[in-house]
Amino acid sequence: MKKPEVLLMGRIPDLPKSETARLFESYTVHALHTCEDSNALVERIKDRVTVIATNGILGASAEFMSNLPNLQAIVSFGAGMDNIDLNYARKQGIQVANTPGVLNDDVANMAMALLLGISREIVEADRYVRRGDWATKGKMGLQKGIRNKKVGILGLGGIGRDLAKKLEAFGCEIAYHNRRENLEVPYRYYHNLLDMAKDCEYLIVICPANAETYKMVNREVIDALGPEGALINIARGTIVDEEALVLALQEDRLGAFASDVFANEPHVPDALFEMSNVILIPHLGSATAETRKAMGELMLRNLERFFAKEPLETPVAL
Ligand code: 8YV
Repeated sequence: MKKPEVLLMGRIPDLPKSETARLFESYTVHALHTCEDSNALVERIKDRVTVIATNGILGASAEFMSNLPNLQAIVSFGAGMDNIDLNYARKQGIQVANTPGVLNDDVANMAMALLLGISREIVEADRYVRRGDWATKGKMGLQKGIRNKKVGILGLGGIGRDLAKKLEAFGCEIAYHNRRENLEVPYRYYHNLLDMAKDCEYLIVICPANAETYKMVNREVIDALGPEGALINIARGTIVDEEALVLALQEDRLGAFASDVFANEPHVPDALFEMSNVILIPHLGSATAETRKAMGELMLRNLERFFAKEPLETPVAL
């Protein structure tokens, strides 16, 4: 029997080998990154393509989708949908599915690791020992605790709520800023991000990247956190104004910064490399074997359901 056809927007490096193999076994995959001429490929198969497989970074632009007259669904690996034109999909009645939920726990754990890492100066402490400073200079200075400290969460979605529960267990005082207040949670809501930043010692960014959140953590917000405050970003680099951030750190207007994500990955501003109050992680939020497998399986289930003409398991509300 002929296998159903899937258009793959490029290499999805985070899709585990076993799930990549299943994708290629179960479907005839037209991969844009392995063909010689992607325009010619699209031209040749455009009438047959009903579904695109992608991730948030590769995305699917309106311009690209408009070449595919029979496109019905986009199945994405990952929670973020930065480069998928959701507006266009909605207007054209194209369904979109991502892989939310299954990655919440590990991404929230990484946010906790960065929060504890920056407050207890774990990376700098490790360097201190390796440099031999312990033997020559004695013990390092005191660090900061997180109990009773006010932590502001920018974006109280699925990951944000899981993170809040973890922060509760650590005795933090939790506040959040979202477009809308969530009346089901006991945390203090700030309608205004700047007001929240003024009141918080730690600001954790875990909202989607879109036109609304682009450079939302700007100079004013960073200054409101101030020299005693720390910024943690586990969402997308584009939500923080990176230039303003570097300047604030250089001028000691921000206490510390820990980040899993950067505006122009894998490029990280050089100025950050020498700073001891900074932790830099190469986009590892969901990168455990268990979570990546669960994400891959969920993506494959969405594809199976699409071809079985069943409702997608994790459709995005458009
Ligand atoms: C992915 C992510 O590893 O889910 C997301 O939005 O950022 C990560 O979990 C990756 O970006 C998808 O390939």
